[in-house]
Amino acid sequence: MKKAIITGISGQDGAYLAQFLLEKGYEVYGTYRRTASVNFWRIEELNIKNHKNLHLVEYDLTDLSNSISMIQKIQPDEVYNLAAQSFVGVSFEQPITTTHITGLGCVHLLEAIKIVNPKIKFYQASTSEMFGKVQEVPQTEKTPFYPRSPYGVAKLYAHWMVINYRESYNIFACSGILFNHESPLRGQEFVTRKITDSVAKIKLGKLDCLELGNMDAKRDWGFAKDYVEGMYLMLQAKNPDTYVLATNRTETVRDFVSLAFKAVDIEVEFIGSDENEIAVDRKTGKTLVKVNPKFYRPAEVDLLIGNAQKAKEVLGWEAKCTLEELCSMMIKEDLRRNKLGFSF
Ligand code: NDP
Ligand code: GDR
Repeated sequence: MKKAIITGISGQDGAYLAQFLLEKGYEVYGTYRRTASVNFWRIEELNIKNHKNLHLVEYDLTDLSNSISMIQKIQPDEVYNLAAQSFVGVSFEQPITTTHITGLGCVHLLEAIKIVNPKIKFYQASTSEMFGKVQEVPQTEKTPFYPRSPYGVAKLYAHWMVINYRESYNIFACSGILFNHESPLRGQEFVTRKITDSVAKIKLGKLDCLELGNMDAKRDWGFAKDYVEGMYLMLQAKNPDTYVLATNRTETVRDFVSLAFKAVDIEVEFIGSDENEIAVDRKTGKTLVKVNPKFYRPAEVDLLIGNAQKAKEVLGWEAKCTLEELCSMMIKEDLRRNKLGFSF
C-alpha cells in the first residue's frame, strides 16, 4: 500500500486529493494545524473523515523540525504540499506570514526529504498567480513570471526552490502551475464561492445585495476535482517536471455573476462603470450587486488563461468540467446548504 502525505487536508484541494488517493488504495496522512477548534467540514462533506486509511496528523509547515520528524515517522512514498496562506488579498496585509508559510514552508519539506530520504516524490502547489502582469496569452510553462502580490512572490520562490532541489539533489520534485479551480468546497473568501453563496441567499430572500471588488478581472476557472487528478499524474510520470493545468477559457468576474444568477433564473443587467457599477434584476429593477472598493487589491492580476497542452500530451490530463457545469453545481449546493440553514 502506497503512503502519501497531504499537507492542508482541511483545505479544498486537500480534501479532494485525499478522496482521490483513498479511492486508489493509498494510505493517506492528511495534515492539519492546531487551532482552538479545528474544522474538518470538507472531509466530512466528502464522507472520508472516518475512512480506515485516512490518518489526521497535526503539523505546521513553518516548523522545520516538525517537517523532518513527520517525514521520518511516516516514511511516505509521496508528499503533496498543498498547505499555504492561499488568499491573495490577505497576503497584502500579512506579507511576512505569507512568505513564511507559502514560500519557506515548501523548503522545509524539501529539506526534510533531502535529509530523510531523497527518493520520496514531492508535489508543489504552484500557481498561475506567478504569471501576474500579462506577459503572454495564453500562459504556458515557458511564459515569463511577473507576480503581483506577496502571495505570488512567495509561490514563485517556492517554485524555483522545487526546480533547484530537483536539479541539485535529483529529488523527484514536481511543480503544478494550476490556474484557478473551484468547487462547492471552495472557501467563501474566494470570489466564485462568495458569488454562489450570495446568489443562493438572494434567491432565498436571505440577502439583498452582493458587494464585490474588481469585476473586470479575467480568470481561467476549472473544477478542483479534475485538478487533483493532475497532481497525482505528475508524480506517476517518468520524470519530474513542471506542468500547467488550466481549461484554456477565460471569463470576467462579471460573467461569473451573470452565470450564477442565470442558474437561479434571474437575469441581471450591468449599469455604470468602475466603483459606480451595479447589477440590477431585469424584471424587478432591484439592485442585486454593487461594487465596494474595499475589495480592490493594491495590485491586480488582470488576465489569466492557461494552455495545458503539455499536461495533455505527457500526462493525458485534460479539464473535463465546463464553467457552466461548475457554476450550477456550486449554486445547487449553496441553495441546499442555505435552505438547511447553514453555509460553511
Ligand atoms: P485552501 O486555502 O482551501 O487550503 C489551504 C490549506 O493550507 C488549509 O488546509 C490550511 O489549514 C493549510 N495551512 C495554512 N497555513 C498552514 C500552516 N502554517 N501549516 C500547515 N497548514 C497550513 O487552499 P486550496 O485547497 O484552494 O489550494 C491548495 C493549494 O494550491 C494552496 O497551496 C494554494 O495556494 C494552491 N493553489 C490553489 C489554487 C486554487 O485555485 N484553488 C490554484 C493554484 C494554486 P487551515 O484550515 O488551518 O487554514
Ligand atoms: P485569486 O482568487 O486571487 O485569483 O486567487 P479570488 O477568487 O480571490 O479572486 C479572483 C479575482 O476576483 C476579483 N474579485 C474578488 N475577489 C474576492 N476574493 N472577493 C471579491 O469580493 C472580489 N471582487 C472581485 C479579485 O480581485 C481577483 O481578480 C486564487 C487563490 O485560490 C490562489 O491561492 C490561487 O493561487 C489562484 O486562485 C490561482
